[in-house]
Amino acid sequence: MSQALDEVKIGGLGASRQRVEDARFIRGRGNYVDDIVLPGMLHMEILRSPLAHARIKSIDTSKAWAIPGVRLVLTGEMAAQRNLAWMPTLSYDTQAVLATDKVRFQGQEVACVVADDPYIARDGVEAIVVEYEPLPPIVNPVQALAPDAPLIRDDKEGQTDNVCYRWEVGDAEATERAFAEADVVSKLKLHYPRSHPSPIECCGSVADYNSATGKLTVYMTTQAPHIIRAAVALVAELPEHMIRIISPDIGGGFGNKVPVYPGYVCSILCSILTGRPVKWIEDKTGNLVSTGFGRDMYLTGEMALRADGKILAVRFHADTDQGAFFSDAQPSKFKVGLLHSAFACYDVPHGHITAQGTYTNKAPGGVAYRCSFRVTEAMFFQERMVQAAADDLGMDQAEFRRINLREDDSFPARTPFGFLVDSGQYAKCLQMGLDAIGYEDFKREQAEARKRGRYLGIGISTMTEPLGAGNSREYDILGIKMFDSAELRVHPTGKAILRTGAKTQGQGHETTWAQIVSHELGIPADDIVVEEGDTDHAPFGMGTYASRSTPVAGAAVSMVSRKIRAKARKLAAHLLEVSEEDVEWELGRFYVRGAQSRGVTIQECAMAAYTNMPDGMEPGLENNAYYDPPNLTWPFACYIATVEIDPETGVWDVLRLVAVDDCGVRINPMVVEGQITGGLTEAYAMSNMQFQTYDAEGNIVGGNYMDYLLPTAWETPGFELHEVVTPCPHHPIGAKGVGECAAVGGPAAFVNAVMNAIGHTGVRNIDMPLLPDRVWDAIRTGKDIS
Ligand code: MCN
Ligand code: CUM
Repeated sequence: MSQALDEVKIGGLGASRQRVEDARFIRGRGNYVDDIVLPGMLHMEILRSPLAHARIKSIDTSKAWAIPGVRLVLTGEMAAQRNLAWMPTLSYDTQAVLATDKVRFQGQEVACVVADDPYIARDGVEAIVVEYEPLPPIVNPVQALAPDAPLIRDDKEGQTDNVCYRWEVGDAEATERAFAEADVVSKLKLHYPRSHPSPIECCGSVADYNSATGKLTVYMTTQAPHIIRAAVALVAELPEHMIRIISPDIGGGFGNKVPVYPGYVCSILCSILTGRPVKWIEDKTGNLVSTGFGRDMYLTGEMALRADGKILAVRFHADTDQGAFFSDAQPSKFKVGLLHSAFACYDVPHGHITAQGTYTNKAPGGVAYRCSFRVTEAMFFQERMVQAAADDLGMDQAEFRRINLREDDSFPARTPFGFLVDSGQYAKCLQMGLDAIGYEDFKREQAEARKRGRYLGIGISTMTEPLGAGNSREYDILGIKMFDSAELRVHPTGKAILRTGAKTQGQGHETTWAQIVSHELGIPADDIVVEEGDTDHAPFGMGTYASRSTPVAGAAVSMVSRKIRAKARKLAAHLLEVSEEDVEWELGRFYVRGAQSRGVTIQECAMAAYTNMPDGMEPGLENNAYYDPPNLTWPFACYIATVEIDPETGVWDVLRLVAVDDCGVRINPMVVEGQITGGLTEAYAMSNMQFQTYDAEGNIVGGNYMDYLLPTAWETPGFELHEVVTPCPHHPIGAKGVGECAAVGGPAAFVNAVMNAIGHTGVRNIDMPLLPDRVWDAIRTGKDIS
């Protein structure tokens, strides 16, 4: 008779286990960087440039030095003496730590002041006098590429224009031939506006350089502590074993906490110079004006179509506005991230993409914000293009997708841009979404309503996205291969500690990783503590972004658990006095083949590992695993929105939003639903309220939460969630990433719905966000709004 445990009861795979981290978060007992207080700690504040582009003529710090309580005033010139005025970025560019020659965007770091408390430091910042000679600012790629444009990056040897990179992929000739055979060519041009991740907690660090031991400890808000340690080792020329990066609780990352920011570097340098711990905590405006933004991409493309609706080819060009420094993380080979994942869910035979990055006098960044390296722009353009193509053919948008989506038996399939898409049930997901929203009924209702002057619309977005970089053959950052790791120690009583190279920022790893161990070993999830983010403790890993944790670190958790199980099996054989081949496994327990009642639990094996191991066996029950996935994971999603527009005002309301997500096997369904709900909320925000603009002088509009809008529960519509499960063929437990799906695929559903509602006006595109005045203008003029 089986005595196997009930997996859901012990908190294993598929259990909607309550998030263990929330017990401290909701009680206000989290431990964030700003909670760290060290003896003798000083406080640092940053002086930021008021101008977007200007030469620095002089910096007078004498008044700041004179303020009682000011301990250090650091300028670029002083940093330069330590070779630290500039630092390398994660994308093989350089970035100013503190400006020496010019300022290149409004909000750029110019100097910093260290004082006994943050208020004195702020006074010190205000007492610094900088004389600037203004230069003409550049605020978009068109200006950047003008022949007479001033050179922004005159610091870079050999740089003669404002082009940051050029990139291309696909087969231009084959694509050209396909276009020559097309019955219809559909075109679209749009801008995905600049947005900002704006996590609740801003960036910050506490640097503590111990001059007696030579060891540098830095508490910081980073999604990737090991990459930071490598970067600090390179920049500060300190050996790695003398650097400890600790990423404590993080109040949201959303990509904002991937790059290396000047503030981190300054706090380290200030700690070295003062011999005391130095804390830097960014304020909201500092975060909004200077840290990694998302998007800011101009896309122009066309699709070659056969009259029956079959896509023959696509080609498009992207102009990206990178800001003053190319500073965010990209896999080294892919300058525009994974933009070329566009159209992966459709059977498109040929394609060609060109892209060009430009420097402008705006804050640096370019890929962050809940997106696997530019996948958001890719999927938005794809889905807007698909709708435009269906409209141009006079075909129903669902039918057009049905004709072109990859079929279940077509996997694995190679996209024209080189990706290998490995699994999915696209038609099923689409149909589930259409049924849930009541597609045909809605279309009838829409036609009826139109007669009475009401504007109803329905928009679909279907997409698969590549989540979980690596494999390491193709993906690396600064040459460091993109794998990940887990280390598991089972204590004598069968309780355990698990550490990984990922770093949770709210995703719930402390809850879900324990569930994977539970699934593999039958140890109750409550008996497993999960720890991430301390480079002195955690095994080397590449951190959490690109929804890579489940695909890579999560897989490593499975693999290390299996190594533990393999050793436990030997211990079981020893305890049961049978040979290993005669030992069978059921959840939580080994038993003798043919005599199921004769068994030992995993906990008994753990105890034996320390008290009663067989002769010749190494004591202990711990191990680690480094996992290099064979491919990315390919979750699929279908989002369908219905809206009603008020033609008098352009205000639009979401009637319903149906989401069907296939992220493979779900470790914790409740956590997954939380991820999708959060992503859809951000998608909704991007589509209708959220963007960062700059005026002609390069002044940022949106440096505060009066101008940069975040959605609250009040304006966010409800979402109806559904699921399909197609296990990932290569992941040890069949899971795919999910953290970004809804933010990536969601915006197009809302925008397509609004465009569908005003389809009769002839308007092809309104650029996001679809603010009421833009929608109203479009209805009134019948013209595209950019
Ligand atoms: N999960 C699951 N079953 C699956 C897939 C995932 O139960 N099949 C769970 C995972 O165990 C994890 C969560 O869902 O707890 C997200 O997993 P995954 O998709 O692997 O994504 P990551 O953990 O790598 O998180 C990164 C992703 C990104 S890149 C951004 S940006 C983002 C996002 O997560 N930032 C977030 N979601 C966020 N959620 C919060 N609360 N805060 C952020 O900063
Ligand atoms: Cu690019 S936002 Mo997330 O990958 O941290």
